[in-house]
Amino acid sequence: MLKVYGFARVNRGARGNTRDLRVLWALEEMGLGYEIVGLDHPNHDLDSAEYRAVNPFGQIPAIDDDGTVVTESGAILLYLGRQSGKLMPRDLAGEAQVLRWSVAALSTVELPLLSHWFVNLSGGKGTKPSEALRGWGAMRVQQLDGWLAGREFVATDQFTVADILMTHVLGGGTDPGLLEPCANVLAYRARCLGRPAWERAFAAYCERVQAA
Ligand SMILES: N[C@@H](CCC(=O)N[C@@H](CS)C(=O)NCC(=O)O)C(=O)O
Repeated sequence: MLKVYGFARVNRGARGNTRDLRVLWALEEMGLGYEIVGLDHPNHDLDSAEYRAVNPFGQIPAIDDDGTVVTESGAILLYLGRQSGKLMPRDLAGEAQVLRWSVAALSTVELPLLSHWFVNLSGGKGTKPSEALRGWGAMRVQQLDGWLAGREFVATDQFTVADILMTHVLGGGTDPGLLEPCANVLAYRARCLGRPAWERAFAAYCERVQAA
């Protein structure tokens, strides 16, 4: 049985935004069975030697598929897509678009948004670096908004793993003010979050994961 390493307890601010949700959402969409190995972050479960052998960075999520260990949410979703044949086109050209937009989500878009969030969280709100990061993030979100004009999904005309990654990157700690002027991005995000598989995955997570 596929094992998913996810949070069992995490601090209140992070609960509901953690990256194990990317994997849980994908598994719901794909209809694959799995068992959760729940880790307690404040209790330092991620620092144990046992978990560091799974993920040397001591981060969630990770999977163990009958001995195939994969970490990094993007790598996990691409692996599950290839393995199940779901949320991933079978032709090389279609797959290239999913790879392209998965990498774009996790590098081109997530990097400035996450950096902005982190600088603000660390007390840098209102400083020059924060403003510079905000401008960088706003530029990427506006560019994405242009790409999404007239498109239902980001990589192909079907929902793929790239949409899970992009939607999740646009959520959580992202400054809502960055998304506000971008009607296509907002509609895209709402369309993806309206999917029943996301609602099921999120409801099960909220029931299971405790706030510290
Ligand atoms: N690049 C990684 C980032 C994973 C990540 O940042 N995980 C966070 C939870 S969302 C975590 O485990 N944080 C705990 C820590 O770093 O101590 C991925 O996409 O999987």
